[in-house]
Amino acid sequence: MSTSGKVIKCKAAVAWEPKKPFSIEEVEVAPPKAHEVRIKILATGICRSDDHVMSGALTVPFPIILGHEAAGIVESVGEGVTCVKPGDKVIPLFVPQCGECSSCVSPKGNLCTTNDLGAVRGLMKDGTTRFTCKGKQINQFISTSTFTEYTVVHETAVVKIDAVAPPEKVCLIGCGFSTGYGAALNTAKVERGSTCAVFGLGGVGLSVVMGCKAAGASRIIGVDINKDKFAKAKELGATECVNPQDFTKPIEEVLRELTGGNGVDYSFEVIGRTDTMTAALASCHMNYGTSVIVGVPPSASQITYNAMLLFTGRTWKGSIFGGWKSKDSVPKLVADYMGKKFNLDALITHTLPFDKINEGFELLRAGKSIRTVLVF
Ligand code: PAD
Ligand code: ZN
Ligand code: ZN
Repeated sequence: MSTSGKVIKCKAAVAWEPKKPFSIEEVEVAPPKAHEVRIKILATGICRSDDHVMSGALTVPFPIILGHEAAGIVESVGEGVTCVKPGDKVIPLFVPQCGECSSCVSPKGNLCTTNDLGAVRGLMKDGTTRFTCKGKQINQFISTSTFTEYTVVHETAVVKIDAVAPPEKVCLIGCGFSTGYGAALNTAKVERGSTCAVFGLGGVGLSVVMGCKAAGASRIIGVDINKDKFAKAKELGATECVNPQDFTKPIEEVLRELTGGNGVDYSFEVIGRTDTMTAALASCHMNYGTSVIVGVPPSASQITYNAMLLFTGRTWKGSIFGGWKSKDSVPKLVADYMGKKFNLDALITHTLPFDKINEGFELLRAGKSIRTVLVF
């Protein structure tokens, strides 16, 4: 029996409030309105950005259904949708691509102005949500919400991918992999022979390492306070790894010493802390170094830094979703994965049934996982 046009009752992990476990609830998912798409989620990864919400670092309106790194199948579409049809395999896009705003029309941009990042509203474009639980409206997360069997997204926040792509792997192209890989290739534009430092060797940081390697960097220095992350970083391309806790001097001094006094050509902060953002800036070449912020800073945080660090010539940039224009790039990245141009498997340390979502978050918090993929 077709579910098209009807409310679907299904399972979702509702975050009622921060610092509490997710509760698996039965939710009602309304049919897609005009220019919206309802998706059956097949697999969804756990990203630190979801945990930033649960820890309280990232402010969002609760209750909410989190999750933004997924792959699924279109269940039904609203009026006027032509980009996908029921049965298509798709990836939801936490950075939409409307194709019309200043960022979308500029070759320099990828952060579509219709995004719901930053000051998260948690609503669809019309100011409502498609989720209800126990009679309460449940908010949506950064244009996606994937910790649920079914979700509804705007047509600008979903793209069709290769029908045979394995959802439990390519879901990582929806966030972690593309974010890190693109930060190296698109945002920093790492050059052959250059020296890079990657602060934070989680799923996103390791993807930066992979991007630096693909760009031909000759030295890739991994920086992490959890030495258990070093073996995988080296497997994926890091030439050496350092633990800031092994030194009494600041890590920027350690990195300068490792690079003949000048600093690295490119540094990346892939943790989400303001102190490591300034340390990464201070670690790049004093004149022509570029430092890229990939980690999500806590909401409304401020940075104080020595202005001399920029005055002398360094470049400080941010990178969201690796600088990729999402609709244009995600299908190509999936094709590249299918063509074995990069490896996602090494990033996936755990695959769990959806009901074990809280266990997946505990693994991340304990530093024991890279990516956990939840399957339905
Ligand atoms: P993760 O938690 O798997 O990895 C972070 C790593 O940093 C871990 O290995 C930690 O041990 C390490 N770490 C923690 N504190 C320190 C420290 N003081 N010094 C050195 N290392 C430390 O997270 P992730 O890889 O899923 O995400 C990394 C960040 O990227 C996080 O802030 C997330 O919110 C952000 C992100 N940004 C985007 C984007 O579009 N810019 C997309 C996805 C994720
Ligand atoms: Zn993410
Ligand atoms: Zn746009």
